[in-house]
Amino acid sequence: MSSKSRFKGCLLGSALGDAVGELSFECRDEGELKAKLREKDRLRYTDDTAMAIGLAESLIEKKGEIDQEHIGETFKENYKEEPWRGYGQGPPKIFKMVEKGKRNYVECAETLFGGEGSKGNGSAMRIAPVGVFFSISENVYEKAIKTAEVTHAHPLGKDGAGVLALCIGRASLSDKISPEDFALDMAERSETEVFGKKLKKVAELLKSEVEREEAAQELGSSVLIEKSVPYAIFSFLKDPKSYEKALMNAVLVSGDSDTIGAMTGAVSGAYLGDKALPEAWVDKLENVSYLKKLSERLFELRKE
Ligand code: F2R
Ligand code: MG
Ligand code: MG
Repeated sequence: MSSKSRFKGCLLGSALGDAVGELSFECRDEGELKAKLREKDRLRYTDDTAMAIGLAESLIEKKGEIDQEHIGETFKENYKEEPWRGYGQGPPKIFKMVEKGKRNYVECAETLFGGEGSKGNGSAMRIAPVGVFFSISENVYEKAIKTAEVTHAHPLGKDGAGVLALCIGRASLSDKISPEDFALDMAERSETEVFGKKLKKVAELLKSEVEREEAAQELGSSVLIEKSVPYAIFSFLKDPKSYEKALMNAVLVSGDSDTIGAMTGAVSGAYLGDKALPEAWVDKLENVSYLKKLSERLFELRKE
């Protein structure tokens, strides 16, 4: 599998996971969702992909450097163009504070939620370009944390982004993975007790071969980062050889489906490459040519 295909698989896989997850709302089963997918002419993504695009654009403009102010400004400008993408409450608050001109992005993010910072899953939902671009570097985790800090100051908001970037990086470099070992390794690499425990639980659930509903109950599938990243990792590891099956695990449980779809799609796409994504769905994905262009430019930039 070529690295180029994995870059494309990761970015398109995440956007498609977001769009399919958004569509899955109120679908009771796979048949109903697939029928809906056939009916639709366009698959529309949400804030998850809008912000992943912002991260990719900033990385490209800054030639692979993480510049927190530039990332924040790129997020803000993209938000102003498309405020209707379904953003969480935190990022627009930060954009407003920065516009008033008093502080920088990281400082504004530190004031949210009574000063503890956001532990929403927004820092991880957008991490696809960072995970795949820095996959070969030793410090993919630290790079992800720097991007998280622009909007998510809570320790869990940072750790969740770091862990998911590590998963994407590892998946994009692997030809064969052992699901339980993968989860246990991520547990070791996480820097909070909460994520350490949750990722060990992922390994246990995989070993006991539970159904997805039970896993989602145990791990959580909500807008909070520690209740979505672990289930996204489980969704991938339950069916690592099939993008479609992994995505169905992600989006057919109730909860934050667009976001868990985006996260699962990023890891699965990075592992299997773009050819593993269902062609009929990719053809309907909104803005797909631009997403392909971004993945190609990131791939070229990493070779430089
Ligand atoms: N938020 C949505 N969808 C519902 C809103 C739709 C929208 N109004 C519309 O229809 O147009 N989706 C998107 O939000 C999630 C990502 O959120 P993000 O970027 O992390 O935002 P935020 O506000 O920082 O965190 C989200 C919520 O998490 C809870 N939370 C965060 N930190 C907390 C803390 N320290 N203590 C307690 N709760 C905390 C809050 O409820 C936040 O609102 C994705 O699902 C994306 O798709
Ligand atoms: Mg969303
Ligand atoms: Mg969401």
